[in-house]
Amino acid sequence: MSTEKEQQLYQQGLEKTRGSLWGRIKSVFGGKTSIGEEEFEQLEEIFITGDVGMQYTMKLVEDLRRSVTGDLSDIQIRSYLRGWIEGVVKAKPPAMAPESIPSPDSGPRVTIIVGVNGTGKTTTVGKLAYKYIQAGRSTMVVAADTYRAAAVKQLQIWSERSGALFVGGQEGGDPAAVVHDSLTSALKTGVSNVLIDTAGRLHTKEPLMRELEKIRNVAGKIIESAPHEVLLVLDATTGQNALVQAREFVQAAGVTGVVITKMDGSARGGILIPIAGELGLPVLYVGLGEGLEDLVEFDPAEYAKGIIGE
Ligand SMILES: Nc1nc2c(ncn2[C@@H]2O[C@H](COP(=O)(O)OP(=O)(O)O)[C@@H](O)[C@H]2O)c(=O)[nH]1
Ligand SMILES: [Mg+2]
Repeated sequence: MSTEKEQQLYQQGLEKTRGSLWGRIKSVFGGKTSIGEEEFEQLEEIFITGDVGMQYTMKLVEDLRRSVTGDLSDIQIRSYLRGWIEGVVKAKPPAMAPESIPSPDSGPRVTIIVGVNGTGKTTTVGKLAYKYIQAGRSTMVVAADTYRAAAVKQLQIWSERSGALFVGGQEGGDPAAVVHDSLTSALKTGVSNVLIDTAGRLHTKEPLMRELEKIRNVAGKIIESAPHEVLLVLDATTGQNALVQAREFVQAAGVTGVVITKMDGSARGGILIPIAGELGLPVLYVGLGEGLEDLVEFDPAEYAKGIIGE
């Protein structure tokens, strides 16, 4: 269940998507008492251009055809769409908020954050660290993005904001060595969660994907069960591209959960539907702004309300 504040974030953050989706859907039905082929075609176009994707758009329109016969009021259609969307994006079995998952008996719970450049990985690590600390868990953030000094500095600033311990490598250093040192120190200090920020990489670039494998292996050497989680960060503003990245990363990087950022920045929030529906992986959080508190646990009902309206 989302708090009132989170509900507000969903409503505000998804305003652009809602304007585009519901705004246009409404105009298709406006003042009509029955609905025919022409309207269904218009709806198809709205969902496809709204990033819902071909597969789910076809399914949605087919289901609508069967279900919406009598009353065409806004209220009825909205409530149908909300229920449909909620059903598609719900994780089965329900996802558990990572910050409420206990750490293993010995050592911290280790999470690696992956994704392409600029999707919001570092920002998400900072916001996540804050969430964990709010939940009473001591947290260390690790800058394993050693390609740019600025990336290390950026995470350090987030660690100060969130109150997390910080470990960063030297520019040009070996990311796996940073992970090695940080986990060794995390074991000593008894910190309960470690979040590892990695460099942006394309799933098509072999050496970088191998580097990720090395990071995973090193983590597993120091803490046997690590990594406990690999979170893939996807940028909603990239639309269908995010879906392509998701498919590839899930295959190549052992992803266990997804975070979708910048839902507030565009009208492309519909992209969450095929991502959640197709991957069979839980969407754990959504980014609804740039601030420390703008990462919220994914709530299917609030999401559906956010993009369709009440
Ligand atoms: N509006 C908005 N901006 C975001 C969100 N998450 C990240 N950003 C911005 O996206 C940009 C890239 O983020 P960064 O964390 O550096 O991406 P990285 O390259 O994957 O580490 C920054 O300007 C962030 O402030 C979000 O949920 N909403
Ligand atoms: Mg980064």
